[in-house]
Amino acid sequence: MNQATLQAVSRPVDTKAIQALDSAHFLHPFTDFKDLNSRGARVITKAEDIYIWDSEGNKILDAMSGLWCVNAGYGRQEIADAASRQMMTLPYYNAFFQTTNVPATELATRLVSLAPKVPGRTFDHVFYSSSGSESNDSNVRMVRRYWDLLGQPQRKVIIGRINGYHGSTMAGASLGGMSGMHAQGDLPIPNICHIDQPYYFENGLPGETEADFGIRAAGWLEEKILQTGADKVAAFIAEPVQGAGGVIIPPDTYWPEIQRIVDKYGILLISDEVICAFGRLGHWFAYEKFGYRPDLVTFAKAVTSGYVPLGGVMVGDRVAKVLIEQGGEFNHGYTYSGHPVACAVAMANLDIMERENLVGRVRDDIGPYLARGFERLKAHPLVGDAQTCGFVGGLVLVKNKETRETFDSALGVGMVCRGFCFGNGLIMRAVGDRMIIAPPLTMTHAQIDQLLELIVKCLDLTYAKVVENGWLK
Ligand code: PXG
Repeated sequence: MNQATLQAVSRPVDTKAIQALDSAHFLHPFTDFKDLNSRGARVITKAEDIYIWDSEGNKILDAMSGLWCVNAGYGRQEIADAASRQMMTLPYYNAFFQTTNVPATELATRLVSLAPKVPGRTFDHVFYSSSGSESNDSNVRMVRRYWDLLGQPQRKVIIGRINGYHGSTMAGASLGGMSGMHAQGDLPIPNICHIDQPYYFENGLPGETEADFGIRAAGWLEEKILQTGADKVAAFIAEPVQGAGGVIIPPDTYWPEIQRIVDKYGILLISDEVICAFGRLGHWFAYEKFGYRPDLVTFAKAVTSGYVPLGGVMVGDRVAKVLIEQGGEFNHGYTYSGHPVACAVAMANLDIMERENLVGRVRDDIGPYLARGFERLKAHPLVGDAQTCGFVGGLVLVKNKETRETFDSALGVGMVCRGFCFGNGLIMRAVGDRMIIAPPLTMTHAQIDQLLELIVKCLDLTYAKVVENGWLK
């Protein structure tokens, strides 16, 4: 961003005044309102490259890419220009009544061309929404419509996973397996059930190899299908790598076995790639990395690098053929399906990703570089395990490395570590005692070194606190 623009948008902020208005009027997502009001929100005022700044002038390395979305990094003038141009050409028009717009059509064509062709699966169609949650609602609608049209309306059950995350709408939260969300919303909605997650560190049996565990964990799907009645199961939905659940990377054996099972029973496979697509795992779409063949692929977030909201579903030919050839009107869609500005922004974002080879460099350069750094973190006395996949990483804080004994969750060791990160210029998230990162895909080696140094510093501070509090006893 040029200096004049930067100064124009980053005017001085009265932190206390904004915090007071924020407490008075803004109910934040996933937030204990009372608790936030008692301390006041940190006011984020500007961003550039991989850094954000708060209103007190603190510069922070954003190792979460906002919320898993700013893959191309902050401050991209050409994305802003694309939005501005499109707003002055056609800021909005709907796609409901037999009209379309150029960016939506061009983007659909481009996404289709980026979706890897795997034997038996092609993606020729895109259905648009404005978020990951809405996209998964669309998945539920499409899956049910598909089976209705095939004369199997009893196939209604969609199987998700415990600790999976698929959004926060009624259907999204139901597909996900977050018990806290279910408890507050009288969820899941009917005909959705869950199997356990493929988390080797926690659920692997003594002496069991990771490969064997992957097969066993996939087997839980077959058990659930048989328990439910194979003729009642419509689809299985899962994230390639669980993101919000704490960067849970499945064993290599897991996905091929899942594929074998869904094929055996003819059920649809939904790959929720809201976090994993667009280079995060070193591929445009993550199903290619793990070698499976989904029927539907959810996307959002990094399709625009988060600059404006956009989401959607890549609809594979198996489903698209039925919806198109036998469907009649599909009674589902959103005001903003195919929003021209969002789609123009996505096109500019994909231009950057292609020109700078962000996907390839995650796969061949910065992904392996980060992996080597995480390998070194395993030597830290607090770290029970540290793993990356492409450009996501997760490490587990443990009480005893040898026995893998974890801390009492009530101690909140992960939150202590997160606090030290915040205080030392680093955004790293805590999911329980799993510390996770998903940095922008633009990072240089020097920036990754800086990130790793900050992580070590914050782990050291956490360790000192843990010792001081006597939590290792
Ligand atoms: N699917 C997946 C896999 C996601 O990660 C959604 C769907 C929902 O997307 P929207 O755009 O409706 O938020 C997500 C979103 C976290 C966190 O705590 C993760 C998400 C959202 C909010 C918080 O890591 N992922």
